[in-house]
Amino acid sequence: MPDLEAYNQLERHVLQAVEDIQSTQSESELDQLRVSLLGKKALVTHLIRSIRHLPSESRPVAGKSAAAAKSRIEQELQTKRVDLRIAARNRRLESEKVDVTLPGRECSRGGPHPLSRTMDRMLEIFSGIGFDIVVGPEIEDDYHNFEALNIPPEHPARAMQDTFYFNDQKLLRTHTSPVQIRYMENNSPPMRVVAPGRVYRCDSDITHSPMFHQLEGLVVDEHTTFADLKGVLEYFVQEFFEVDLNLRFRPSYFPFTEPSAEVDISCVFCEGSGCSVCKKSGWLEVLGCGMVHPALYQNVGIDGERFTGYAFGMGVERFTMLRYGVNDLRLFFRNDLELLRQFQW
Ligand code: 2NL
Repeated sequence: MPDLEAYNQLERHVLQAVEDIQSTQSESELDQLRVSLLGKKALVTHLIRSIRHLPSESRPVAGKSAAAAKSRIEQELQTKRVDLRIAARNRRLESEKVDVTLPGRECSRGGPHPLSRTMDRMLEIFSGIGFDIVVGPEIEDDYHNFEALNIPPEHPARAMQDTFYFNDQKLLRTHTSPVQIRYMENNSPPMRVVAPGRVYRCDSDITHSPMFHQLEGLVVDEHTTFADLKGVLEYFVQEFFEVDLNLRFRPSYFPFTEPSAEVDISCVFCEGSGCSVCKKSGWLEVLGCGMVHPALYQNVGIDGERFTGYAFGMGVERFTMLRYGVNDLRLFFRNDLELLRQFQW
């Protein structure tokens, strides 16, 4: 049985308890301390339970001091618990701190590839003067890619080293002409179309890519002449480069046109005075053209006595290099961000 002295000593016990509570570092430590201070085996619990064994005149004083000790310890535990929670929360907030005044990360915008830009630009110009845009398959047959275009079996353009063949019949188109052949098979003059797209040739070096882009044009109507061809090409080249240019038509040969010509423009870099791009000639070759060969009308079922027409073909890569001053064809196919960033819109 505890004597009254134990109750008088409670004051010191409480002071020690307060000190212990103050020095705890975590809630789990505090929980342990709570068990030892207020649990079943705790001194305060024991003293409260023992009050009934004291002489009755001592009970009120002893009871009061035991209750006060218990309540003080509870109070301290509660206060400490709140302090620990606030401290933990502050630590978490500190570690998660975000400076909302920092500028945002730069979000770089994409833009169309330079080749797409050139193609769009070309199509816009031709659409503007009444040409329809037609497309067709990249996998073609020998007939539409060669035969119907009056390209004989021994022609060098058909050689294995130039054409990607799947088998005897199927190949990757080497130009977009077959699109226009199919268009002529299925439509009647008057017709004015341009055929843009990817084309393939088994050829790869500094100036040749196995896949490149072409735009071909075809006009068939009554009374269509070489003068119409010249007028349209002159207008197109002028619109495309937006500078005053001279055109030069040099006689040439294509199996699908007669007569045929290659077209030079005065050099867009030196304006004709001679530089490294035009190899001091003052001229740049940019496209091929001619009057549609009569044999083609036979092949597609158009009356070649009544109708005449012209056609032209140009390389999109070449026009892009000239307009934007890109000096290496291979840059277009490298997905090189250094290049592409210069074409953001
Ligand atoms: C060039 C030359 C050319 C054509 C393409 C063509 C198409 C049909 C009928 C007649 Cl369906 N001709 N296309 C004509 C002349 C030249 O391209 O140097 N291209 C890059």
